Amino acid sequence: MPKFTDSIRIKIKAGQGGPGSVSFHREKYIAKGGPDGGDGGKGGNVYFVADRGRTNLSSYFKDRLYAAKRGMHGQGRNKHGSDGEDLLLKVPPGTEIIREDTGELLSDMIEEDKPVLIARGGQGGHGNAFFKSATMQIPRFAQPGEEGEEFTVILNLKLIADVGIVGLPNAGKSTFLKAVTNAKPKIGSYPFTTLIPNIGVVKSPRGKEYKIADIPGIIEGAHQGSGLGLSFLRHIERVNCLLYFIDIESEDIAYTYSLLRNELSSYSEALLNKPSRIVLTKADLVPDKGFIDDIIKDLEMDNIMAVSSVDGYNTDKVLKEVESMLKY
Ligand SMILES: Nc1nc2c(ncn2[C@@H]2O[C@H](COP(=O)(O)OP(=O)(O)OP(=O)(O)O)[C@@H](O)[C@H]2O)c(=O)[nH]1
Ligand SMILES: [Mg+2]
Repeated sequence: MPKFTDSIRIKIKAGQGGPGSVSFHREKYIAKGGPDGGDGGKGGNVYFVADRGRTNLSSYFKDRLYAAKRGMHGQGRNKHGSDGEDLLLKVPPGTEIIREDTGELLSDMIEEDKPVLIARGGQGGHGNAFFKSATMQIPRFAQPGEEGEEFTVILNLKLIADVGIVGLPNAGKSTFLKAVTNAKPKIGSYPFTTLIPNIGVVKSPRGKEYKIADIPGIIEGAHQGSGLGLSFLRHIERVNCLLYFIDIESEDIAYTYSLLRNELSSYSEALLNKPSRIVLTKADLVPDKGFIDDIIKDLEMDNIMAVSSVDGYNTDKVLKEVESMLKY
């Protein structure tokens, strides 16, 4: 199974500030020099950045510590220690960063290429030169560096797409995505071909551009953990509209539709309120297009249409429906 992680816990630690230095000016023939210990450098910060080149969190290891560098020691001759290097952690756009101990959402990484400061590095300590005053001519101490912030975060990926496709395994979701977008998902004549959500960009003939997410198949009892479970539904929480894909050769189309709606509502009622269409797939398998109209009429369901990703029947009609749902 390909490694895919859409939620992971890691530890992050910003760098500790470097300690200040205790030093005294020394020169030949000068008996007693003044204090000249420099300040320590600042510890590195931990930043996160949304990077479109990433589609999953599999570059991260569970519970591993990701640390920025510490600041360097201050030195004699009033030399400052150098600052510790920042750590920049790249995540796919749509990753939420949640602080584990407080549950606080620190950042929702939507905007690409804009680093967000998550853990701040400690200030460097002052060297003894800093403490020299009229009453304290020879300070023999310096400040230690401040600790960098350190805590555990949960990275939660919720892909960003405009449209979500849901359906039983093998319904033809990925095949449709491949037909209408630039995505190259894996397609197979067996259930659970898709283990990793796929995203494709549609460039419609009407000059519109939007993203469609194809998620792994859902089966009855998914909310109790059957199949791949429902955790993938997090990826369609933010879409604007849904397409229910149902194989036109299914024994009971109406039942399949209610099964899918049930599983979705077990995850989140809000999913049911999104605008949606029912799409009967593999229309090319019906020997006569006239039969398709009969099938649809018998179902007495609203917002339903048939499509074939193999011969292209109605693929553009589905996109038009999507565009009307997206109010394009
Ligand atoms: N004849 C015909 N076959 C199709 C069509 N769309 C998909 N198929 C076939 O149906 C099977 C399943 O297609 P997939 O696109 O992998 O189905 P899926 O819904 O993504 O399946 P999972 O990833 O397992 O949930 C494959 O053998 C496809 O070739 C279609 O329009 N017509
Ligand atoms: Mg698939």
